[in-house]
Order: sequence, then structure tokens, then C-alpha cells
Amino acid sequence: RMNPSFAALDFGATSGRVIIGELESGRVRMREAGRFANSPVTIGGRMHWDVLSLWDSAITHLRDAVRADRGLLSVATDTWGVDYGLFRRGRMLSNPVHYRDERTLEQVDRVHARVAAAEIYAIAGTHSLPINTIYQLASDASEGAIECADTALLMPDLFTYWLSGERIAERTIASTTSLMNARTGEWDARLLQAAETDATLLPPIVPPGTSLGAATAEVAEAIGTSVEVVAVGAHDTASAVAAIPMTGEGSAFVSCGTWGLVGVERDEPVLTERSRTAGFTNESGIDGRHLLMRNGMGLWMLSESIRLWETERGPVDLLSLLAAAGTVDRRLAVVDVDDPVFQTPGDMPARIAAWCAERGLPMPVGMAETARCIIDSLAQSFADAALESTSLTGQTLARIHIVGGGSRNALLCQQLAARAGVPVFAGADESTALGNILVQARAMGELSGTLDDLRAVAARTVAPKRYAPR
Ligand code: LFR
Repeated sequence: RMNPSFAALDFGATSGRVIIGELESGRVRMREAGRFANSPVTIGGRMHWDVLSLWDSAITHLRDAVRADRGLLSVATDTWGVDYGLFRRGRMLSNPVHYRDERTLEQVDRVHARVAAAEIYAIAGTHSLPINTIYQLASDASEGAIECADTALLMPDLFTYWLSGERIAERTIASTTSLMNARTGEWDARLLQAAETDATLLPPIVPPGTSLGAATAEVAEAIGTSVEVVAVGAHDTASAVAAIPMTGEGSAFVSCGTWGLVGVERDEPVLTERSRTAGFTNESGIDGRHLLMRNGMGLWMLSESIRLWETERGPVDLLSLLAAAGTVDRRLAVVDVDDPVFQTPGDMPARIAAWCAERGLPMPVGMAETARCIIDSLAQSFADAALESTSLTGQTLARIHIVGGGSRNALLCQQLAARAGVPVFAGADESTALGNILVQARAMGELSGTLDDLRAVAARTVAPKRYAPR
């Protein structure tokens, strides 16, 4: 019979992908069936996700993939965290709001007046970022939008619903909301109340690896075949970490896309005041694992800089830019990449220069120096977070695994190894899609075993590249 294959719908903050994984002799052959831009739309001063266009692109690429690949058994979605759509009687009421929209800034204090940040941490284990669902729901409640809705579906669950007709909340994505009890993995009534949200608004939580049955007739017709729909680690970070061949104590991970998530995987959440004040958050992983990590800057500063240079002087070739950055030998400043000034869209190179000037530090001049300054600073922040996450869990850092787009950046990997003083293992760059596919394959009975067994398949699929600390 044909090799079984699985489709990952992997939606990132800047682009979406449909990736087909075919299982063959204990490894996954991955193929990108399509890639499309994820372009937020601002209307009336509010930034939205264009979910209909994302859905349409995903279905179109899935249909083309089905034509080329007859062995497709199932499909599963993963996305970024925290965002959601509001529904009433099965229909979406409005376009989901983008987490970078500033409507939640005024909600943080209002919510904290009902439940303190330290209490949220003790229950949900999440660091209080203004993007978190708890503040977004409070904003919707203050505008009367919650009253109109009977269901809120988190971003991946929204696509899962359109695919399958099933309304669920997958656990890894639920863990990004600040509304889920980190120990029990269930919604917390007190936190929901603090967001002025009725407990019935959010569907029941299901664990990653849950089969939801066949796709709807509408979807089957659109893509030209009948497939199963699976809920995997629906949070992209959980799927990315699932495919990291981590072994033993002292392993830290860096999942580097637009964001940089740096931390360790444990059997229990870490809900201490020390981890809270160190800025670490707890999120759910696969098979009941817990991810203790710092949620910070990733490639966003570099991609924002490139965006500006391209508007000013035309196309920028990333590889030549990185090569030029690698040859910079002037000592540059290390900037605090998590400073709020770098979080919003804008003239990143100018902000970096100003940040350095204000502190009497040498300013990077030109594209190569600016890129080098960003990469060195990012490597330093990853190294610090990796060391801190192992220290918070009583381990000694022995190695770092980096996955996602950042793992393709050799300069970043070298700098990370040098600054952390431990070897860095880079890859897979499409770790999120791989993790999605591995968990799907197991849910469909085509793979079996523990998370370690799935990771062995990941290691056979993409051999990590080693960078020595020099
Ligand atoms: C990474 C990610 C992070 C989350 C951020 C915003 O893609 O999922 O884990 O904090 O997006 O939702």
C-alpha cells in the first residue's frame, strides 16, 4: 500500500504553510505544498487577522496537495498563541483581533485589580504579557462583544472547527491564555471571572493527539478527498518542541521564529515567585509535559529592519547580508532585545542606534553592522535565558537545541554557542510542522510509543548540525 501521509497547516504570524509529511522507513519525508503571506489588516484603528484569506489559502494548497499525494490520511492545524475568534450559533461574529493591537494595554490593570499578577502566575503559570487572552477577553467584555457570543475558539481551534465541525479547546493552545490551571490542565473559573467571561464560552479542553473524526462534507468536497481531522500540539511552540531530539538533563531549547522561546521541558510546572520575577512562563507540551520558557524576541527585529531597508533601497539578499554581518570586526554593543521599544512595527535600525546613543554605547552604522548587532544581542538573550531556565530547575546547562527559522542562521548559532559556552545543535528549521506531523501520525496509529520515540523519528528525519563553543 501507499506510504501514509499527513498534512500540517502551520500558521505563523508572518506566513502560513501547508506541509505534507510522508512516513517512510521510520522517517518523515517533508514537502512544502504551499506558502502564503499572513498580512494583518488594520481598520478603524484596530489590527485584525485576515482569517478568511488564511483559510482560503490553506484549503487551496491542501486541494493541490491531495491531487499530488493520494496517501493523505489526516490534517492538523497549529498556530501562534493567545488569539481567538468569537462565534454565535456556529458562525464567526467578527475578525479576530491581532495580539499586537494595543486595545489590551488599558485592560492589564483592570484585570489585575480582580486577580493579582502573582495569583495568575500561581494558578496558570503564565507571565503577564498584555497580549494574553485574559486581557483580550476583558477588552471584548468591556465593549459588549462577549455578550453577543456563545463560543470563543482559539486560533488553531477555529481552523479545526471549520475543518471538522467540532468545537474543542486543545490543551497546549489553552495554556497560552492565562485562563488554564497549569497543574490540572482545565479552565480556571476564578481567572475566567477576572476576564468577565462565562465558563461556557470556552469549549472543553482536549489533550494533543485527539482524533476528531472526518472532515466536514464541505471540506471533503473542496479538497477532493475525505480525511481525518486531528488536534495536535495546536500551539506552534508545543509542536516545535515535540520534534526536538532532546536527550537528558541539561538540555535547553530555543524555538526561534518571529518570537524566540527559550526554556526547558519538565514533568511539572514551575510556579515559584523566582521563576515569575525572572520572566518565565509555563505552557503545556505533548504527553503531559510542561515547558518552562521565556517568551521574547526572535527574528522580528531583523525582519522589521529588512522591511525598512527594502522600502528605502530595494530588495535585500538575506544571505549576503548575513555574510557581511559575519565579517564585521568592530566591537558592537549588545542591546536589550526585550526592551518594549523594539516590540512594535517601525524604524528598527534607528531605534537600535538611538538605544545605543542614549547609553553612550557604540552605534552600529549601516546594514551589516546593524544586522550583526541584532544577531549578537539575540544570541546573548538566548544564552542568558537558557542558563537561567536550567538554573531555575536545578540543572546545569549542557547543550542547547535551536529550531525554527533561526536555526538556519549560522552566525546566530555560532554566537549562541560561544556566548552560552555549550554546544548548539541546530535543526529542524521546520520543527513545528514536523512535530505536528509526528503527533498526527501517532494519533492515526501509524507511529506508536512515547514522546522519546517520536523524537527518534525526528532525529532520523533531520540530523541536527553541531556548533562548538569556541
Ligand atoms: C510563537 C508564539 C509564541 C507566542 C506568540 C504570540 O509563534 O506562539 O509562543 O507567545 O507566538 O502568540
